[in-house]
Amino acid sequence: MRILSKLVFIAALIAAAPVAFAQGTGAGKITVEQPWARATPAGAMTGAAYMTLANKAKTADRLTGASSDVAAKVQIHEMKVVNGVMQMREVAGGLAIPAGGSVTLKPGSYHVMLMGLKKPLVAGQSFPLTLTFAKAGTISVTVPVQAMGATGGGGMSGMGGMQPGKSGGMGKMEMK
Ligand SMILES: [Cu+2]
Repeated sequence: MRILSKLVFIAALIAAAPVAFAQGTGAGKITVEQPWARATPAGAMTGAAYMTLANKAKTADRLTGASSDVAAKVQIHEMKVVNGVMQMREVAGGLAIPAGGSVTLKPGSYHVMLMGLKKPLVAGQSFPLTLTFAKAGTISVTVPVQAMGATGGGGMSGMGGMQPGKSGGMGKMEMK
């Protein structure tokens, strides 16, 4: 009788497993909250996506990469003012997300950089984005596009002006 009830328990676990992992291998450990992107002007080659990444695991994790149908290449970037010049560069080794903590990607700071846009990001539409984490695996989310002036509840405006020569009052920007 004891053996039988153990078997039933194991069978129940196996049956439940596909449901628990249905949203990507990282679902449950990392949550992607309020993803959004800013609409891009016609002809823009780059865009950016923002979100809050919360880590519910007991160990730190890293966002190491991303991919999307809408862009040829996707990188994890940070923006920093270096010697009075706004620079953005790829986050070396991935973006750390502390155990039990969260990191917010927002304009003027960390962002998911969409490079080689295949078409403009239009307000009201959305696109798929798959995030890859060092430990949690992959998580796919749908990113809604907000109007061009949107700031997503804080931070600097002006991320839309990333093309060289169109800095829109943000000063000179370099890409490394
Ligand atoms: Cu960038």
